[in-house]
Order: sequence, then C-alpha cells, then structure tokens
Amino acid sequence: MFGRKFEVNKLKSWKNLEKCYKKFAKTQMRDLFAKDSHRAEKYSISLENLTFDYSKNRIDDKIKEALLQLAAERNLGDKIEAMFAGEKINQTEKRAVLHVALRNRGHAPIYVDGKNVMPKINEVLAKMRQFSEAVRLGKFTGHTGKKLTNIVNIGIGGSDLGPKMACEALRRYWAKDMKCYFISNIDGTACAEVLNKIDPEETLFIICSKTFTTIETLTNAKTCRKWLVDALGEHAVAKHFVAVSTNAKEVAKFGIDVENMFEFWDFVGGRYSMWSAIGLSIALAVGMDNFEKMLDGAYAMDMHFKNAGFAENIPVMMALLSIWYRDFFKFGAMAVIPYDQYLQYVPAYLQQLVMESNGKSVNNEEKFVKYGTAPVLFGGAGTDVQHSFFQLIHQGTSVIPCDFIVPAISHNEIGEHHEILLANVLAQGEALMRGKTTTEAYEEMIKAGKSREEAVALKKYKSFSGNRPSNTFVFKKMDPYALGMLIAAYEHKTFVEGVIWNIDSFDQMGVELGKQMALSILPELQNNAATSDHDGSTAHLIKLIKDLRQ
Ligand code: G6Q
Repeated sequence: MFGRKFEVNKLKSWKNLEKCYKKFAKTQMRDLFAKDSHRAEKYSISLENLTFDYSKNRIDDKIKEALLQLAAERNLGDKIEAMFAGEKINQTEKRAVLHVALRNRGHAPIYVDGKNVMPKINEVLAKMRQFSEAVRLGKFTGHTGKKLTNIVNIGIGGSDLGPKMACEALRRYWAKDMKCYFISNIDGTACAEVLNKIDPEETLFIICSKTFTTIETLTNAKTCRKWLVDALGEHAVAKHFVAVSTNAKEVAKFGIDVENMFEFWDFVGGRYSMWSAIGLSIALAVGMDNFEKMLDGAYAMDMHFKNAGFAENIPVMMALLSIWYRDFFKFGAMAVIPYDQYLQYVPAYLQQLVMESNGKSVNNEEKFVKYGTAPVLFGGAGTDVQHSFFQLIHQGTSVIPCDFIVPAISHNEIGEHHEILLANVLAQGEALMRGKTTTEAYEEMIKAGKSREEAVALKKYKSFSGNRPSNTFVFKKMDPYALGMLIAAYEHKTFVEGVIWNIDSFDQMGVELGKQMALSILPELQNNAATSDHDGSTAHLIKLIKDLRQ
C-alpha cells in the first residue's frame, strides 16, 4: 500500500547508521555518564506519571539524530496517520488495523470502507458494561440461581494471553468473590485442572475466538460444555456460556445464542484484541469502570504516540533503540523483566506481540529482507530471574538489552519488601551499564582480605564487561490506567519497528504450516492408518508414540 519500491538497508539513513556504528561500537556508557551529568534527564521521557528512562543505552545525540533520520526516511509520520485513519495497512490480509479505535476515548469518528466504526465499538462496550455489572451484582445468575463467581476464559494466543496477563496484572482490583481461570492449551490437563477446582453452578465460560474455528479453543469449549451439561442439563448452557467472536454463524452452530455473543471485528488483530470484548474476563474481574480506565491509559499513550515529536516519543524511541541493537550491533535477543509479581505474564504476552508481529523475513514488496527483524524476546519477573538467567545477561557472550518495568509503590507494602525489590531493579541496570573491570575486581578482593594469589586467579571470573544496555519504565502504581499505557507503548513500538523494517506486523502466516501438518498427522495417530509422506524422524516418532499408547 505504501507504493515505493526500495530496500531499507540501502537508505541513506541506514548507511549512515552503519558508519555511526563503526565509530561508536566501542564507546562505553560509563564514560558517557561521567562526561554528562544530565544524561538521565536528557534521555528520559515522561508521560503523566510514567517515565521511560533510556539513558543506559549505547547512544549519544548524534546516534539519536541518525536513528530519527531513519524514522523520517521511512515516512513514519504518514504511516502512523494511516493506521489511526483506518487505512488497510495490514496489506497481506487487506485489513485496517484499529486496536486504537477500541480505546478511542475521544470518540472522534474513524472510518473503514466509508463507515464510522465507533458506534459499533461503543455499543459493544455498553453491552459489556451491562453484562459484567449484572453478573457482578448477581442479577445475571447461573441456571440454578447461584451467583457466577468463577470466570473461565477459553481461548488461545491472542484470545488468551492479553486477558490472562491483564487479569493477573490487576488482581488487586478483582471483586472479592470473583475468580478467573484461563484454559488455552489443547492438553487435556489444562481443562481438567480448572474443572477440578470449580463448581458448575457458579461458573461462567467465555469462549473467546475471533474465527471460532480454532481447534484448541473449540475442543476445550466442547469438553467444558459437556462437563456443564452432565452436571446441570442442556438448558443450563444459555446461562453459563457466552462467546466473543467475529463469527456469529459458527457461534450459533456451537450452540450459543447470538444474544450471548459479544462482537468484534476483523480490523482487530488477535494479539491486539484485549481492548475489545476479548477483554470481557477483565471487565468481569475488575469491573467495567476499571476496564475503561485501562482503555483511558492506552488512549493517553495513543495520543502521545500520534502527537509527540519523535525525539520525545516513547514508542518511537523504544523501537529505534531496538533497531539500533538488532541491525547494527546484531544483538539477537532482548529481555523484559517486570519487577512486579502482578506483571508476571507480561513477558509471555510481549513474546507474542513482538515475535508474532515482526518475526518475518519477507517485506511489503514481496522480497526477502537482508537485515534482522524481531529479536527473540524472553523474560520473567524480577527478582526471580536474577537467580536464573541473569548470569548470562551479565557475563554471557551475547549482549541482551533489557527492559525493566517497576512501580514505585507496591499494592503490598509489607515491611521492607518493596524497597528491597526497588534496590534490586536499580542495581541490575547500574551493574549492566557499569560492569566491573578486572582491576576493580582485584582491588575489591584484596580489600575483602583475599590473598594476592587468589585475587589474581579470580579477577577475570569476577569481572563484568558492562556496557550492556537497559531501559527502565517507572510509574507510580500498577493500576488499570498504567497497565493500559504500558501495553499500548509496546504495541506502538512493535508497529514502528514493522514500519521501519517494511514488513506487515499484522499477519501471522508463520503459524499455519505446523497447524496444517498436525491435521494430517492426527488421523494417523487416531486410526491405524499407515504413516505416509513424513520424514524418517517424524514417521519413527509416530510409530513410537502409537506403540507406547497401546
Ligand atoms: C494473534 C493470532 C493468534 C490468534 C489465535 C486464536 O494475533 O492471530 O494468536 O489469536 O490463533 O485465534 P482465534 O481467536 O481465531 O481462535
């Protein structure tokens, strides 16, 4: 849709960045900090009470300028406008990309194919409010009249990770008697372990599936339906099952009254859908007011992204730094470490957002790209991960830029816990940046009373190369508004990266091949049909498993 044929790595700004890299690669951040006492203020951006500190990165003003030139040369501004205007920027699927419309709290019209999408969006939000309030107040009850207090979200991928992450992030806002469960995996264990814990009379199942054809979700939904019908009878289904989908026909076919269906649209990508009715479990758990506060936070980030100059734009700077490391330093991975137990599912959520959106090798001009696209993203909650993979982050042979996320105030200010947590996140960023030279390591050991011989023998093991980048997000407290801001920032970062890499961040064709092949293997496992057309290893594994199952 953007018309021009070109290759990103031939752009003038790209070539310039290659030169910048050569000159700058050895520069030490600890020297940059020593030279400039205002570096932290200079390289921080605040939006309300959220601050993005990117000062511990291997950049200076010149590099920043060169990165901004790349954004300009890729016409980023026009592309942001195109997304917000509802243009069909998902070019392989010929769809608009309008998760921003779902949280368009200013309610200005947004048109797709000449039709304003806002009235429908607001209608569904109103329906979510009505339904979630009725359930929470015990007005909409189960078949036997009991209050519905177990919410079971059945979905997978984009229909699971967002609601699961957000429900956990906002656990402190759950109604006292409400409990949320998530079933995604086709592994029967996922279903069994949830069903073992709950009472059918008090359970509401939300089947979340954009297409309503996903085998895992439909299989799990059928199992749960049977479990409920066995306990309460066929008539109970209407009171215990609702669906969130774009596919009314399949919803009806499954046996759910379309009255109990919450609609969304093909301009909402699965991994961008937690702001739609896919977030119904969030609304049920924390209440619609809080759900809307989450939308408000995302809207604030949307407006910042749309209107702030690129040099002062959080998602734009996040993306440019990521590209700097991925394509010029050739770092292949990044880590996201929230220092907040409630954010423990954020890395898993971002894994899908980043790797499914930008894990691509063909550009928008049907050419294989000649540069790196999405890095591997992994992470986990601090401080736990300091005691697992941080060894590699500090001293491994790969440099892995980190994002640290931390609220200044905890929901659980117990004794010194939060101060210790805060000290740890700050220490990690500082240690990664500064490192420790062999001389420093040696002197430290001597001071601590080690013999010279021992200190010499250990000084390399105890040294840290440092110069390892990190960003730090600090905000006041993990509330719905802050969560909305944070997640929207990562969404837009992902979009900017896709624009610069000239790839479609909104399709996911890479997940198809495995699905397709599973369908062909299934009958071979179920019947005694001979294995056909597989490589030797797969055929061997099929036989082995069949033998073991007999
Ligand atoms: C997300 C992907 C994918 C999708 C799941 C579930 O962007 O498209 O993760 O969300 O495959 O799809 P359904 O919602 O259609 O069941």
